[in-house]
Parts: sequence; C-alpha cells; structure tokens
Amino acid sequence: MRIMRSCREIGISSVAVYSDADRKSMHVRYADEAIHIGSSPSNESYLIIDKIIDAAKSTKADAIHPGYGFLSENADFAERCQKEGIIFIGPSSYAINTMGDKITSRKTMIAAGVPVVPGTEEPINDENEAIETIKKIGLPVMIKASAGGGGKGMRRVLTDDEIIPSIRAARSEAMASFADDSVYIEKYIKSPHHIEFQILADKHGNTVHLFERECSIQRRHQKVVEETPSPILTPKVREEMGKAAVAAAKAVNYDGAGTIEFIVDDALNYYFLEMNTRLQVEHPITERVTGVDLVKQQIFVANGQALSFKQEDLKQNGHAIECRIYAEDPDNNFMPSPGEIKHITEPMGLGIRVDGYVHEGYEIPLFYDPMISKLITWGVDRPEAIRRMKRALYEYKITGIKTSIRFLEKIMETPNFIEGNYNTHFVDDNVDTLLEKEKCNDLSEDIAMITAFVAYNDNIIAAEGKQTKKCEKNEWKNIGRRKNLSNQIY
Ligand code: MV4
Repeated sequence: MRIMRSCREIGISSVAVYSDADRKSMHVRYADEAIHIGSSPSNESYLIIDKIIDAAKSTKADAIHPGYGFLSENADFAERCQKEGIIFIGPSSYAINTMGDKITSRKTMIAAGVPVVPGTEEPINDENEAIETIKKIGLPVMIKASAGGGGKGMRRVLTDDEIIPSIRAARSEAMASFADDSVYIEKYIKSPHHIEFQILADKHGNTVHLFERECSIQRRHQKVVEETPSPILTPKVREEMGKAAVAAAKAVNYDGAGTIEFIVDDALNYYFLEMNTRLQVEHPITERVTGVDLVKQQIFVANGQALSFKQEDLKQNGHAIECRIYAEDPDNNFMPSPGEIKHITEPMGLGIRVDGYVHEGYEIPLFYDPMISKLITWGVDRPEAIRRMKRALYEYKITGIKTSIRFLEKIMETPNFIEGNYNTHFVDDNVDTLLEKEKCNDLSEDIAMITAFVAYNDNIIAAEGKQTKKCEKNEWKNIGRRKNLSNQIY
C-alpha cells in the first residue's frame, strides 16, 4: 500500500502479488492488476523468486519494489532482476552482500574511517586465541554471528568461564539459523541507544543523509516506538554521525534508500552496527520532518535520475513519532491476535498519519507479521508530538482482536519517555507499569460487538451527570507558563 500510494501520485501503474491468505487484502484491490503467486506460507509465495519474476514478466512490469521484508535484502533476487532486465528498486547485489555479512561490513567501515565497536576484525578461529583477544578488549564482551541479525547468534560474556561456552552457543545458533557459524567479538556497550541514519543515494555519486531516527524502544528486538530527532543527540554529534553515515554508504557504492544503524553510549560515542539495505518500516517519521517522499525518491534514483536536492537543502522540521500498532495481546505475553476486525475507528486530523490497510470485516491472517498499522504524529516540538500521539491513541478504537494500542498509551505516559530519558532497556525497565492490567486492557475489547461510538460513551455518561469523570488536565490555562506546552508558531 505504501509503495502504490506513491506510484499513484506520480502516474505509475502497479501490479500487486498475493498469496491465498491475502486474496481479500487491500493491496489486491488497490493495485491496477494483481497476480496470485501461491499458498499462504511465505516460503510458498512471497519468498519464491521465480514466482515474483514470472508475475513481473507476464504483466510487463518495468521495475520491482521489494518492500521491507521477504526478498528486500536478498542479493540473489536483486541480481536475478538485473539479469531479467527488470529494475530492482534497491541497491546493487554487491552492496547487499557486503552489508549482509557483519565481519565484511565491519572491515569495510574500518577502511572507510567509520567508527565500529572495538573488537575483532577477523572471525574467531581458535578458542584460546579468543580468550587472549578478550583479555585485551576487557570483559564484558559480545560474541556475535557474522551472518546474524535481530539478536540471533548473539551472546553477552560477563566472566572468564563463560567465554568458551558462549562462543560455542553463538556458533551453533548461527549455524542453525544462517548455515554460517562465523562469529566475532565486540566490546559490550552498556545501556546503548539504537540510533539510525536514513541515507539516500543516486547512481551519479550523490549521497545525502536525512538525519536520524531514535529506535531504542524495542521489545525482543522488535521496534515499538520510533522518533526523530533523537532526544539525546547534540547538533555536533548529529552532524558527525550524518557524515559517517554518508561515508558508510559511499564505501559500498550505495544507491537507493538505506539505513546506517549505530549504537550510541551515554557519553554519545557512536559505533556503526549494521546497514539495512532497504526502506524501513519507520521511514515515515523521516518523511514527516524532512518533507521527502522516500518511496518516490527510491523510484527516481532506481530509474537513473539524479537527486534533485543537496545535503544543505535538508532540515529537520519539528518532531515526529511513530507507534507500531500490532495485533498482539499485551496482557498475554504479546501473543499474536489474528482474527476479524469487528469495528475500527482510526484517528484523524492535524498532524496525524496512519499507514495501514485494514478495514471492518477484514480478517488478519496468522501467517505474517502481526503489525496492522503505523500511527505517526508530528508536532512543532517533542512535547506537542507526544500529546498529539496520546490524543491519536485515545481516538484509535479497534474491536474483535487484541492490539498494542493501550500499551502504547502507557509508554506515552511513562515519565522516562516524556523526559526523553531512555535507552534500549526501556521496555524491560518499565515492564511492571507498562503492563498494569486495568490500563492495558481496553474495556471496549470486552464488548467487541458494540461500535466505537459506545467507546466514547464514558464522556456522554459523564456529561449527563451519571458518572463523574474528573478532568485533571485543563492545561490550556497554563499555556505560556508551562514549559512543556507548545505555544510557538513554527
Ligand atoms: C550490542 C549491544 C551492546 N554491545 N553490541 C542487538 C541486535 C543487534 N542488531 C545488535 N544488538 C546489540 N548489540 C555491543 N557490542 C546491545 C545490543 C542490543 C540492542 C541493540 C539495539 C537495539 C536494541 C537492543 C536490545 C538489546 C541488545
């Protein structure tokens, strides 16, 4: 849907592919043409290169946008598109391959002068050698799989006697997950921030960055909330990191949209972690503060056009936050909650963007990622973006399935979040209050058949005087006196 929305604006017709489970999905209805490519499991449909290529050929498609998941970071797929004369809307297979292997990407970054986490440049071959290396680096360290990602094949080592078991465990996990057991060592960065830089490059040697996204609010390596600008970066560090991100992209002759992930410690030391060679889920917050449509830019540069703007044309305007809305039950260990949406009311109005595709009567399939939409708010500054997010989450009503909406409201109310004082441990550190039953449980879930109007009934009842609902927040009276209320004109 995201891709086709941009295509429609620039007059490009689109072809959707779909599996059995997605037969009734919005993208099938929205596309100009749709091709069925197989049964519901993704390894029988969306992951089969031949089926995607056949669909492109039979509809005479000029280009393929691979989206964010599935084949989007598959070098063989990028290469196959090229061989078939179809434009792959993404970087070269060389860039995907180089960045896909951690040891290779670390070496490439070291050569390009981009800071990496102190550690080994070569894979661990010998366990005794590894012990010596770790003595030099100093405990604690991380053992990481070269082919790794999403925390798989990663082990933290705190004590000497954990070294060998951790190496072996990381190796066997990496072998099972990626069929590649190479591992390497990095110094352990305590309580890091995850801050990533958006980059965009054309095929004519122009590379720019579109500033950062703060993505430290994660749960089990899944992002939950992202925002930009990062509450912790200073203008000087931001500028340095932006330059490092551009250098990282140039080192692999990158073209297209990509993301350079850094971990940042409390002293604002930053280290390259990995590059994502695709458009990312959280791209809308960057679009909102820079005004750049990243999907259109991906299409333009894939078509060989030069970027129409320079680094100095780009500014961060105001503040944007994204909350990922998942069909998951926060009260039941975030179990996926597929099923039919009985009722949905989505937030609207100034400063709100909802990137979604679901509708009343739609059945969320159990086969794919349970994310059902992304809610993005913008404000002139961070406090306004947060208050707008709280308003939008309040308006968001979904019945029939469990969602993460109330959990996200709790995050917006957590003092450390409001203060911008958080790192990658935020969810674990605040799990008790974030999961408080009465707050997380959307009462409207219990009356799933009743419409959203009833969800607003609290206020009607209060207005009739049948129930008193104290409004603690007549904060408008304090505009101009309270620091965290936005009253300036942007
Ligand atoms: C680290 C780290 C601390 N020190 N590396 C997790 C996923 C993978 N992309 C990298 N990860 C980490 N690497 C060193 N040397 C801590 C993490 C980490 C993390 C990083 C980003 C966002 C969330 C995280 C949650 C736990 C651990």
